[in-house]
Amino acid sequence: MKQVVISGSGLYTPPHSISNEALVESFNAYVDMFNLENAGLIEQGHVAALSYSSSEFIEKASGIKHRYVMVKDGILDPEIMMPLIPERSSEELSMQAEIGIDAARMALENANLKPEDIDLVIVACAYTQRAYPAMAIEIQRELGTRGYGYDMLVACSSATFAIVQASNAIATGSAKRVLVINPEICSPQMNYRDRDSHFIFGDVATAVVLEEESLVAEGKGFKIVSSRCFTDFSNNIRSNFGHLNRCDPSTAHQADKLFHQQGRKVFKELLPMIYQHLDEHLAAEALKPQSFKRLWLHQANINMNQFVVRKLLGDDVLPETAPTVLDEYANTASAGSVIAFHKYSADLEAGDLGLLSSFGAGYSIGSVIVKKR
Ligand code: CO8
Repeated sequence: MKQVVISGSGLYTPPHSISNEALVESFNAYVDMFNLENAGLIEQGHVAALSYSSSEFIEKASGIKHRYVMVKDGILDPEIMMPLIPERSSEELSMQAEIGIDAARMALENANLKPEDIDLVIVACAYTQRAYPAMAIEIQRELGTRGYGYDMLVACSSATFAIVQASNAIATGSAKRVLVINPEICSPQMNYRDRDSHFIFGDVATAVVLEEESLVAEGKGFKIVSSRCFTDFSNNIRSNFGHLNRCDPSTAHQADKLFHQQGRKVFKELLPMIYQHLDEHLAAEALKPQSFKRLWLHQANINMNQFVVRKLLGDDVLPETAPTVLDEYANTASAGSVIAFHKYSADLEAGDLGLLSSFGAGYSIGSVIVKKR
């Protein structure tokens, strides 16, 4: 089996920015509009009045202060409440390929590689904007990589699961150099009219390059020590969006076709699974949590991450041990832990251990232990 190194990473940040305050102002304008339109029914008890959202709640409950989006037009308009994204023709580059390529170019530059050095592209994210041809194959053509490419969807764990797939492909010889790309365009799947979730997601793209260790200069990158994936079915984070929707026009546009969750239940059910998963992974490698210099955790909820960090390392942990990016980027599905890795890995020294871990819909949990070379 070949050894595998993560030799570069890249990040694309969308051009538009939305603060909690702007989002809440628009949501509350929608609430006023809804309650006025339905005043009679509300008074008769047939319809429940909607309640205001609040920036203070959002920041306290989630740690999110802000998010980036690809297209802002429409999102804050209480009559529209979704990004108005003009459709591109089949001859134009898809938006998801475009942002994936941007992150991929940065990752290639960091790895000192050219596109033709890559022989596998994996696009891994919560949604692809179409089923086929694969986004990865469009990116392969546009970038000029060789070999093959495919897409895979495992919601928030897509990035870590894809790193595992890439690592397996290199270890077993079906590829030598792999680009894993996470173009997460979450904003079109947000229900901006749902108080419980209107603040959760933002858009972003990340990428990492993985290579067979013998091809990477000494002292460069992070060697993959070991990795693990876990899944356990749950309906508590769900979107029913899919290619069957149009076959029942009476339900095609209902709210269940957007992201929805039982956030409290997710919190309660996922945490013990994460603890157990990480305990077992570390035990299998005879490692103690204290052996890790850095934890690049999934960025869904600050409180959830603090529970994970406290369980692993106790109360006295410096914030830089498990850096947060969700205050600026919000939840970006699978890309969150990779943003943290990209921004907060340059200071690690040879021999330092790091843990990249995701957790989310499915349920799914992924963990990748790396060592700085
Ligand atoms: N403003 C003011 N008050 C509010 C708001 C709001 N916006 N929303 C809810 N409240 C109120 C509630 O009504 C409730 O009031 P009361 O106590 O009177 O009933 C109170 O605040 C508390 O509500 P919650 O119990 O719901 O609040 P929580 O503390 O649980 O926080 C969270 C809500 C932030 C959603 C939290 O539960 C959470 O983050 N849980 C973890 C969820 C998680 O990690 N999910 C992972 C999802 S990501 C994933 O898997 C990828 C999916 C694919 C990508 C999708 C892209 C679109």
